[in-house]
Amino acid sequence: MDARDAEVAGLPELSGAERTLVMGVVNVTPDSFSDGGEWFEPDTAVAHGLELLGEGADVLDVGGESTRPGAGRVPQNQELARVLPVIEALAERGAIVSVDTTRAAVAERAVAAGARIVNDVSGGLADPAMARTVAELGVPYVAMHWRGHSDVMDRLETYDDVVAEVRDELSARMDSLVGAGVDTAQIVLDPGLGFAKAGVLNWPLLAHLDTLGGLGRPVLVGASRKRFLGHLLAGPDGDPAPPRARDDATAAVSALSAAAGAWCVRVHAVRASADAVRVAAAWGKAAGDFTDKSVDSLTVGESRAGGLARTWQDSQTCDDHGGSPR
Ligand code: PMM
Repeated sequence: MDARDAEVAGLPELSGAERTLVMGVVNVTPDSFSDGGEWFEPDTAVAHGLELLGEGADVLDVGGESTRPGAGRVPQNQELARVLPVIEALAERGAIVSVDTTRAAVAERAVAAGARIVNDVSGGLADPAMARTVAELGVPYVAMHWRGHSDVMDRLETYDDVVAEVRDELSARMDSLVGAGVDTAQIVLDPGLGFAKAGVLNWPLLAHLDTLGGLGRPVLVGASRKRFLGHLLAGPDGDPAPPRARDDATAAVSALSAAAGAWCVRVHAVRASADAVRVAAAWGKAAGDFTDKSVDSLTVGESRAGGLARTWQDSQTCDDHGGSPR
């Protein structure tokens, strides 16, 4: 799996990015676990979306139904009333918007309002009409690994081999979507971190992103502020770190996901992850350049010495001209 090789139909503006994309979260909900209520009014949600664009978001993900563990469903008309004005306003201002919904009718209305991507945490399982709708809409579709709604998902986290089972269940989802007429090039896959997955189950999924990539589609990673990071960063009393204290760890996951070739990371705090994916891209490019040069004409030892000398010299030149060390 490599972000640079992944093409997702319908997003020409993003296809030349040569780095992992950053999706900024705009939750128009009163109760999301990490930012519930903060951007609940349409105007504040739009302002927040614009702020995330300024911080480097490539895509804004607008959702009107919390998927917090234990959360109940929001009626469809309420979900529509939350997301449509925000999507419309952000799309009008030129943002590439995705709609975070499990409902086909919401996906359809959201795309009519300007959304360009459908992000479905149920991968089409929650609404039997979703696959057909996405096939007709022809937009990119994020199919996340999911085993049940938020009120029951914590009871569905039994796995013998979490990596193999998530891969196989997503593979079955892909077959079903394609069978319903969805073009493979529309599909992005997502391991569904934290969804029917207790803390430690999330790490093997991250460490084996290449296994999901083996299904031949780009991968989106949504680790931002999730419980498994809170547990990782627990204080001496054993209490999990609160959601906002998980942002630095989220950025670290973004860097490592980008290095592993993820297509996109979905995050609440955009700036640090936007920097992280750029670091990973520069690092990966330099590694590729180095390999090419060493194969072309130099022995490995000569190439490494040449590379270091060049880096040192470049930094001197930069200082000489009073330029930024960046
Ligand atoms: N996680 C949440 C919501 N939507 N979408 C995708 N594709 N992947 C995710 O991991 C994901 C998602 C839950 O987080 P939030 O409540 O903070 O938005």
